[in-house]
Amino acid sequence: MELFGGTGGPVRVGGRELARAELLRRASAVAARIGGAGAVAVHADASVETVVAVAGGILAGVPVVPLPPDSGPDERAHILGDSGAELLLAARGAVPPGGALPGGGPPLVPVDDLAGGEVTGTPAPDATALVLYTSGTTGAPKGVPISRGAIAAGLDALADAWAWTPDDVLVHGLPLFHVHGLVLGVLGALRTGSPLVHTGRPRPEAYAAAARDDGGTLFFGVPTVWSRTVADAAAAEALRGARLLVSGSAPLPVPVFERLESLTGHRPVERYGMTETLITVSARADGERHPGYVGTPLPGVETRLRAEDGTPVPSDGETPGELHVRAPQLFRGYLNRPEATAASFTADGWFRTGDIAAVEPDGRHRIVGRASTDLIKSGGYRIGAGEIEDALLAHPAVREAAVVGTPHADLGEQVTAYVVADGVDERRLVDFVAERLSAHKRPRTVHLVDGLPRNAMGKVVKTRLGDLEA
Ligand code: MLC
Ligand code: AMP
Repeated sequence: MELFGGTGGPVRVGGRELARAELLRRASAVAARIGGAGAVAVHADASVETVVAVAGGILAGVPVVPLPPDSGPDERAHILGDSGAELLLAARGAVPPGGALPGGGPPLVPVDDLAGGEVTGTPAPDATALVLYTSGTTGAPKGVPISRGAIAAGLDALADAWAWTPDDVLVHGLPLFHVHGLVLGVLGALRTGSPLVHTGRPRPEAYAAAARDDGGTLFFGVPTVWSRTVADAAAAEALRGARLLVSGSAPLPVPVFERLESLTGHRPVERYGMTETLITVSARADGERHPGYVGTPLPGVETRLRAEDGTPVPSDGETPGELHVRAPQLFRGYLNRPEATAASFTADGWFRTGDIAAVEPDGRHRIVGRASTDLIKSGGYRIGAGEIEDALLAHPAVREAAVVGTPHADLGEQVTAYVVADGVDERRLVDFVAERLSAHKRPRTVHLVDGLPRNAMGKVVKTRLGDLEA
């Protein structure tokens, strides 16, 4: 099945633009170079080369593994090793000539140097298009294979909900290695045919410029982007001419929703999703948008609420339960992780999101929180407490570490670490994590403490960590 066709608007990333025909020509050259590989990694910086490389993988039917461009050696080694990526595609000069890893890593293929090549045949709908790495509560991130069929179903459902057509001009500046920026923000534009303006970083003044100069109609942001936008009234007012402002990846605070409406005249469309499920619930362009609610299930999506003991929870708008979903845009299981896969599906085939929700009698969903405190959402990034604890413990001076998410006005939550260590300062520990993993995973605050609160079993009681600061 085709994910995108030969017609559609141009793609611009950070000021460089490719017409659709040029994009397809360059993507075909990538496809010809990588055809037959088991999987390829892409150094997923904000560049047209990332778009060309991902499109090339999709044309070739080779699973694409986006590598966060700021990821450190530990994270890169895990993603490259676990996924079995055979090549690393990157813009020329973006990765040091020595390769992605201290030991070299997979052979580097500069995307800019490829030319020529025909693509024949169309991969099947169940072929894997992308393998995205996402954090769990413990351990290293897990690979989530996403099929072509899942992407097509997910994007078509969104096009229906948002009345998204080639007449839209999509604007965003989100990272190109997660569902939001890559699947919705790049493949969504390629599939619907709308032109894409990627602003490099999701800065309010860049969104305002794209509204004024490029006729942007459809704007994507995580809540941090929207809270920064409402703090810059001139930038927000420039979005008045837009058609739809969309927020997702984390809860949009009600005051930000209200301020956006007063400054832009738009009630934002909120939508809810996960790496494993793509977007499953959304407000509609032709429907009402309520602050604090993420909308109703997309066409083709079923949801249900379950109590901890598995019994059904009523849709009374108040009783919280774990949200389960069933939909054609779901993944089928984690890469190389059968036990994690088994634990995330119920016996009757529903995916357990781990999110706690309440559903109104009219079907509107409200995300109340998460079942586990060990998954942190900071600036829309999903960060596992266990991965950060492991990184801190790898520092020779660290004896114990516990990581939690704490409220942060700009990021929603921030990564906060409590560490027992000898002879190392907070700054050094922050940098240690930023260098080994990704900069966005670094703790924003490190508290050096004498000991961690533990229960009779010796397990850290994370709810009592806050007491240590007093
Ligand atoms: C700071 N920096 C450091 C550092 N301290 N670098 C190394 N070591 C240190 N100790 C640098 C960083 O490299 C970066 O540099 C800069 O500081 C800021 O880093 P940041 O942590 O990214 O902060 P900020 O710019 O404030 O980011 C806010 C943000 C970002 C909103 C722009 O969090 C973001 O892009 N979020 C989007 C996440 C997302 O797309 N999630 C979707 C998941 S999919 P420099 O040079 O780069 O500025 C999903 C499904 C769904 O959830 O439903 O959508
Ligand atoms: P990720 O796998 O990075 O896509 O993160 C998925 C998680 O982000 C979900 O399990 C939710 O906890 C959270 N999330 C996504 N969208 C929303 C939203 N609109 N409101 C609240 N939480 C959200």
